[in-house]
Amino acid sequence: MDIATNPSNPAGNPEMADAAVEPHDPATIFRNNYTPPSWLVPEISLDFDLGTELTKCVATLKVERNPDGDGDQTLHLCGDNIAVMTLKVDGNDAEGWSMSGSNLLLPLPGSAHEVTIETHLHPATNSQLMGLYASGGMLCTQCEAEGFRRITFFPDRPDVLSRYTVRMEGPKDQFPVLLSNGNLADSGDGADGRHWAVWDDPWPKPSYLFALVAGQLVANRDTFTTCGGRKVDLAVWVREGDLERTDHAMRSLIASMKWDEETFGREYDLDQFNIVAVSDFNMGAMENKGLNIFNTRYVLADPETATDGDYDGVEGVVGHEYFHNWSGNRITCRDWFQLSLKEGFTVLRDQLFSADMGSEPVKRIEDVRILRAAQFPEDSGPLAHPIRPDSYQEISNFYTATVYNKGAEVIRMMKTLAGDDAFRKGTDLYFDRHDGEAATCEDFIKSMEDGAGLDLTQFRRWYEQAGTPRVTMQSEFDQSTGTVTLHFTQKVPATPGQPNKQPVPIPLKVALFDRDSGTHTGEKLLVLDKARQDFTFDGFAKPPVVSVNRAFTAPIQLDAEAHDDDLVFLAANDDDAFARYEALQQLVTRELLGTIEHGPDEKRRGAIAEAMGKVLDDDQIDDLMRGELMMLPSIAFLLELAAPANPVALHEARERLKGHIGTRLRDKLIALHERASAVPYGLDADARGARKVKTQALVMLAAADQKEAAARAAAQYRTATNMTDRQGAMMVLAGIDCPERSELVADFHKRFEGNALVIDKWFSLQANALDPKVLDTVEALAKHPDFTIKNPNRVRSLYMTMAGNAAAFHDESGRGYRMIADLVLALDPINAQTAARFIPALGRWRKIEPGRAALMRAELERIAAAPNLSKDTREQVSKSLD
Ligand code: 0A1
Ligand code: ZN
Repeated sequence: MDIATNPSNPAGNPEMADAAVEPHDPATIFRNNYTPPSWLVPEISLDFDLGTELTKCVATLKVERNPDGDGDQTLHLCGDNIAVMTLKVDGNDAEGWSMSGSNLLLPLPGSAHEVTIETHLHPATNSQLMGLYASGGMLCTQCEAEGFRRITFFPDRPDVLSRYTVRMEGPKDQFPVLLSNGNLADSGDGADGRHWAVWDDPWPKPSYLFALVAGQLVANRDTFTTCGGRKVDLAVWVREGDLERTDHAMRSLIASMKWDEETFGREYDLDQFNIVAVSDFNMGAMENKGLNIFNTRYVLADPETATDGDYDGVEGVVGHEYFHNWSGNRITCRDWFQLSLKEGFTVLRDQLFSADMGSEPVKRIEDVRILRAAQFPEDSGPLAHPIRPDSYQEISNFYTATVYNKGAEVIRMMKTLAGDDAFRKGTDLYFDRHDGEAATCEDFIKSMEDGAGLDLTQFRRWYEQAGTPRVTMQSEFDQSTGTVTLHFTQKVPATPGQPNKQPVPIPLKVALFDRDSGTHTGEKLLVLDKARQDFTFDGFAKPPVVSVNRAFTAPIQLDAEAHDDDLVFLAANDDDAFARYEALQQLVTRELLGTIEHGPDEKRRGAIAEAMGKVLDDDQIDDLMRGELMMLPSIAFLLELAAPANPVALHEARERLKGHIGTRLRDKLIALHERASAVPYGLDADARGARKVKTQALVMLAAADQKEAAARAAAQYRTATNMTDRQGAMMVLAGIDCPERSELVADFHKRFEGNALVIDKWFSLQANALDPKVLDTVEALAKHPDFTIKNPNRVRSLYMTMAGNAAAFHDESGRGYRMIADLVLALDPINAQTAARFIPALGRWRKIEPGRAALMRAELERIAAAPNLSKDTREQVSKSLD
């Protein structure tokens, strides 16, 4: 799982240059060049002699020539930053082998052999956090996508599936817990305080799903009995002091197991399921078979230290990784171009799960907000790629919002087109047909066609073409016939390498409202599959109000010609919660884009304040939804529509509009804050909703009356019984220059000192502040003793937050850009994957007005000129400059 927008020296011989550093232009790999492997590895046994400084690994591979391969007699084994210590074939010293770069070439005479390789690993100095590494004294692995080759030489590609047996041995006091994939087969004590364990995974898997953990861990244990009667031992492993914060993760795991049985008919298939939390992790979590490894951030939660958003994050990510057991592990990917096969589908599955666990419409709005803020900018920028990319240099760069979130939207469209029951038939067929295989996106589409009864011929373009389709809609009313015609156009914009695009099928749910009664005649599903298309409806005495793309059935940018009054109408009357939200967002967007062009429109501002007032008053909507409706569109989304623009002007316009609403609705906001503050803490929807609107009320008030907001925020902070209220209050206070600010910032640190996840929040809260001095603060925080460039969560909490703070990052001086570029240069040799994730922020220069764009480009050029850039960063920078 990617980290929602989510930290020296090599892993191998410390003297060797890290293989992430490529002196030459990295090679491009093309999807169309796929060939089956020449050799298969049906079985592998791994024997680890564990140590933090030195771990010895002996791998024994049963290799067989692939009857479907090209007959190459040489076994090609990938390696990365490791060296061969010994190499044997069928028990004898190997002959004739050679190295090609970091890969091992071993000519083999027959069609089946046993190859034994010893490698030496250095976990303590592996700062890339790929392969085997040390985190807080424990050992753990990360192998997706290409980390296994940092452990041993292997055909490290997802279409080589093997049965794994893993033996590990080490000092018992240092590594009392020894875990790997599958089921524990045997364990025992050895001499000199050592002990060992053997793990056996009966399910053949690709190397990227291998995992090992060794360390001082304690477990929250439970059991789950599957629908088929298998009793599964569950454990969530954490460091000792963290045990009390694991209940929510365990509850989420059990709920996921049950939900996948009920919703997709998927049953768990081992006797054990282990989750381990580690604090140094590049991404959100990893679905290794039977041994999921998680960033602590998605495991640990209690009311005092985790917000409601964090609770949702834990539930969603635990679900996501668990669901991969079928969509990813039982059926894996043939090659990395098929990544969306497992990720898009699994994101959809986790979205549906979270919607079922909480509020469906609120979850839909949250998912669309993420899509618009993270994926739309990617799809219209230099790094745009189809959900099934055609080429890559470094696969780590393709764990993107496009592959994950747009991938989920594409499968969601199939569900909309098929209907729920037929969709389930399609997924059942897919799981049946491809169980145990390394499959392709095409296999999924075909199963959907055959199982759900869809014709997806044209739909396949969603897999081929990058770019967010632009759709326009105009409605025309004919009084004489009582008909309404909706005129649509669609255009998929050009993206790098794809100048010409074809229309895609776009499922749109629409409803036509009668203005007087506020009702409609029933929702219809239209499918737009041509560049221009008209749909006519009859039986209208007056022009109706058109509600279109209800529930956001298609991931498009819609430009629907609608009068402000129609949007106000829909914001008040639409019975589709998403459409209601959308109408208000559109009205606000129109106003903000208008403001930066020609100043505010008083009438529209009045209409927005009035509509927002209705949102505050309406007792038909619950507070969770009210909180959503109170949030204004993000700067990232607005920039998509305004480009090229001055982001600071956009930000200021947004603040001024918030101020206008806040002034007009002051009394209502104060009343809402009072009401919500009286609701006691609970994890139920009402209590969570109360906390959400409480902070949203303060946010709006802060733009109108800083003194009142500061007093209320300080009181909210001081009386908070939970992190949601405390963080909300602190977020507001961080943007107000008042005496309480420094006092409470200091209090926050003192209160939570030593709790890494909360100290991450302390960094982010300050980097996110609406404060003119925020860049000084960030610079000072980078020198704070709690800051470390080696921990990805900490790096992201300070710098990714700043890069998302429009007023700070886009400071006219270019200082924000410079700070991000300095970070990339410092981080790249330490953790290339994390460094490369900062490039897209600078790569968006085409969306920004020319003065700032030139400064952004200059920073990209400075990065590009650095010697020895990693393949990860090199690919992103060069594409961003093209
Ligand atoms: N497959 C994981 C995401 C993931 C990818 C790469 C990683 O390497 C650092 C880690 C995790 C998921 O989708 O959950
Ligand atoms: Zn995933």
